[in-house]
Amino acid sequence: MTIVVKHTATSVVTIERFIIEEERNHPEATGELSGILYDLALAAKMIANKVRSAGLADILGATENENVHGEVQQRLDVLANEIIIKAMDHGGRLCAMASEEEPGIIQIPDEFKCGKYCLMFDPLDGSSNIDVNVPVGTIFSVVRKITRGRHGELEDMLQPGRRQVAAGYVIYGSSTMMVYTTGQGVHGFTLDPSIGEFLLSHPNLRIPENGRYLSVNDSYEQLWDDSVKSIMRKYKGLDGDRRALSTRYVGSLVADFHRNLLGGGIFAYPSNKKTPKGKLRLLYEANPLSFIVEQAGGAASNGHQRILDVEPSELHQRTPLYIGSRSEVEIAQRAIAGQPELAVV
Ligand code: P6P
Repeated sequence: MTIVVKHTATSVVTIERFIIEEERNHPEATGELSGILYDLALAAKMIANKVRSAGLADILGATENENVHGEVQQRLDVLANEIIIKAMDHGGRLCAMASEEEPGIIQIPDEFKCGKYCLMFDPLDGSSNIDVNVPVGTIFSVVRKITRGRHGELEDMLQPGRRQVAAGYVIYGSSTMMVYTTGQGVHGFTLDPSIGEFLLSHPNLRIPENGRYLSVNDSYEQLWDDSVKSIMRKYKGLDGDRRALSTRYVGSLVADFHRNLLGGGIFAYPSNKKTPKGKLRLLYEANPLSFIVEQAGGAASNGHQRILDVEPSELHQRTPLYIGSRSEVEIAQRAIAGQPELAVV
């Protein structure tokens, strides 16, 4: 009897091997960006381990502390933040970091070499969902240092999203996945816990143009302005001129974004009377996810312009966000800013 072993094209490609092979496409590459991605994958495995066992070890629940935004820090937030900082601060590839959980930029300790990249991250987004077992995620963005001198400065972080050199997220869900781009398409890796490796499972991800999902928190409807209300009516097919999108919303950005990346549609967190500048952060939430969605053939806007063209002015700056299939995002941009097309550089 002949046993046929079928190796799918993606079954044995680890993230490490994929990163090395991608690096070979860039003869000028020094390997520093690859090193950052390796270290982030390691940090993701460590965080996944903590998230998986959170219900067992007594680390669920909130601390007595608040973060820079006045949000009560969940214990896993604090742990994930520390894991990433400790995994990234000594590799010699970064000149500074910034985290949602830290008020200012995080300098590289003097005993370690500084590199040419800056890392911005949300260590555990959606953490208020941890205790109820809803998927949470880590989001990261990498830019090149543009200031002189050894250490990174705030100016290095305040670059428009189109200057990112890498961006990605990790979703701690029914499985743990790391999805990233370096501008060469979007690739997803699923953690095989039995061997502790991220394996290539979703090469060259593309967002479906004819999307299925609308992800928005309807409870703010009374706080939206009329243009936002008209957009949501259209997405729900209430004007009779298009099919209705299915509403799916778990209130965890990475989980909502990931579903829409695979299934197509739109995630919207509009500005409202309570959050006139939007709720989501530009530098380490909207920018990285916008880089990913554009690399996957989608679009992202604040309602007036392409997210990746927004010029940041503050580290924890917030933004309205419409992100997903290009045609759906253009509906929002047309209704709010009267601009039918989304400029893409
Ligand atoms: P709301 C979680 O707190 C978060 O920052 C994102 O993960 C999520 O998309 C959003 O806030 C949910 O906000 O106002 O709908 O609860």
